[in-house]
Order: sequence, then structure tokens, then C-alpha cells
Amino acid sequence: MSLKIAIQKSGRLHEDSIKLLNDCGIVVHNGHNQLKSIAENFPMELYFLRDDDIPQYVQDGVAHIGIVGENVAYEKCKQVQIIKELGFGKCRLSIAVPRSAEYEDVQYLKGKKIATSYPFLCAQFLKKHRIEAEIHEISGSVEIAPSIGLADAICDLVSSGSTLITNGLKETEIILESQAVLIQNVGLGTEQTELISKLLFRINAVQAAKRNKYILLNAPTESLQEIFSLLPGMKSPTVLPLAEEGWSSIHSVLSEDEFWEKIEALKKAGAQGILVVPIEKMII
Ligand code: PRT
Ligand code: ZN
Repeated sequence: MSLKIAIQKSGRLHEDSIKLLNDCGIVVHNGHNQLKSIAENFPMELYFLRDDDIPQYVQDGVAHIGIVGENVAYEKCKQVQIIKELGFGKCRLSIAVPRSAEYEDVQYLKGKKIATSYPFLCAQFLKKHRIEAEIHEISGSVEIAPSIGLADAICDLVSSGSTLITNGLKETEIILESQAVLIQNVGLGTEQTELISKLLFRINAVQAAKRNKYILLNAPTESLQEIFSLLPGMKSPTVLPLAEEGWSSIHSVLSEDEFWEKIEALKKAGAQGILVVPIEKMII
């Protein structure tokens, strides 16, 4: 029994998907143009596919799980379950119009022609706002559609926004915020479900490690209580006496989100010699 996972063969999600598996301790060899591979130290078989096909493969049970963007997962409308947000491949599906357009609100789109590779999500957005417009489905180079007279607006993926600028467009509505997700077939047996739980346990440890840093610092004994309140740690901070009387070394874990704020407060509380170290895995 092995867990069958479908990942993108090449493209924006490929490397991060392999890296995630590697970070989870799963060694994957994917030679050039290989469509299938077997992991070395985890019962896992990998299928390398076009991202658009992954939801179908997972729905049909050919693959038990898969990694795709939420944009693809929702557009394809397959019977699959999203079980984990993976934090990479972040982008948004947006409406954009020519920079010169006098766009005030979504009513602008009434009766307009919108080019997109996401006809389902685009139609859903228009329906929600009770807008009648013409959707023109194209499979690539959507951004040039307005400049060649093919459409009045587009509905496409945006990350930095530079492609829109290059093509004389401006982003006016965000339809969906997207990132890579792990999807799962809805009718799996106990053995596959157990393997998925093992994989999720490892993914959670990798993600928790990324969100946190290990921090070591020295502080005078009279500041310890204030420092403990700033650094609660996983259970509570470790305190070791320094050779110099009246001083201690404190070890703890600090969340990335409050990092700079806490560092400033720690310095104010008398902390010195602060070292911050990345964490590889974090089991909570
Ligand atoms: O061959 P295959 O079908 O597997 O790949 P693909 O060409 O369909 O997809 P690919 O590799 O381009 O993208 C895979 C997934 O990456 C997408 O489904 C999204 O979930 C995610 N992703 C993240 C993006 C982007 N960022 C992104 N910027 N996908 C596409 N883009 C494109 C966008 O379409 C536009 O052309 O990048 C351009 C805009 O980028 P900025 O930075 O200029 O705004
Ligand atoms: Zn694709």
C-alpha cells in the first residue's frame, strides 16, 4: 500500500511541492520527463501531471491526494476535499481593465466582453453581482486580449502585478485569494487515511518551524519575570545561570509575526546578546 500523490509536472508549483515533501523527510527522485516516481523512505508514489488535470485524477481516485492552487481546485469543481493550505503559490484571481478605463465599480462590466482561463469562477463572480457580461474563454496570454481588441476586460491570476502594468491594465476587483493546497479524494480507506495523517503531521511540523524562531539571550536576574512574560515559549522558557553572578541565559521560541515587536521589548527589559536561530522542525 502506498499513498499516491499528484503534483505539477513543471511550472510554478513543481519545485515548492517537491521541497515540501523533502522538508517532510520524503526523498523524491524525478528525472527529466518522468511521469511517475516512487519515494525512497515513505510509502508514496508520485504522479507528475498538468495542474489542470490533478483535481480530476484525485476525484477519480487515480491519485489519493494532490497539490494544486485553490484557483484550479475551485475552477474545476470536482468532488475533492481541501485538507491543508500549504502557504506557497500565493496569487489572486482578479478582474483587470485598460488603465484608461473609467472604472468606478463592478457595474462597469455590464455588457462587456471578459477574457479568461477561469470561466467558472468568473461567471460565479458576475452572477453574485447580478452582472450580465460575455465571457470569452482563452487558455493563455489573457493579458494581451484587451490590447488586441479581443476583450474589454480580463479575469486572470496576478501576483506582483507587473504583467498587468506591462500590458497597460489595472486591477479592479479581487475574485479569489489563492495559494497551493493539498486536496484529497473523498472516499479513501483506513490505510490511505492513516498515511495522510502521517504526512499532515509532518507538514504541520514544517509549517510551525517556519513560523517560529529559536531565541537565546542573556538577561540580569531582576528582569527575568518581565522577559518570561514576553517569551512564554512552548511550555515555558529554559533558564540557565551564566558564570557571571546575577545573570541568566534564556532560551525560548518566538513567533515570526511578533518578532520585531518582541525584540524591541526584550531589549528594553534589559536583554543582551540576543541570538535568533531558524528551527528546522517543530513538534507541538
Ligand atoms: O503546465 P501546467 O498546466 O501544469 O501549468 P500552468 O501553466 O497552467 O500553471 P503555472 O505553472 O503558470 O501556475 C501554476 C499555479 O501557480 C497557478 O494555478 C496558481 O495557483 C499559482 N500561481 C501563483 C500563478 C501565479 N502565481 C502567477 N503569477 N500562476 C500564474 N501566474 C501568472 C499569471 O497567469 C500571469 O500571467 O503570472 C502572470 C502574472 O504574474 P505577475 O507577477 O506579473 O502579477
Ligand atoms: Zn495549467
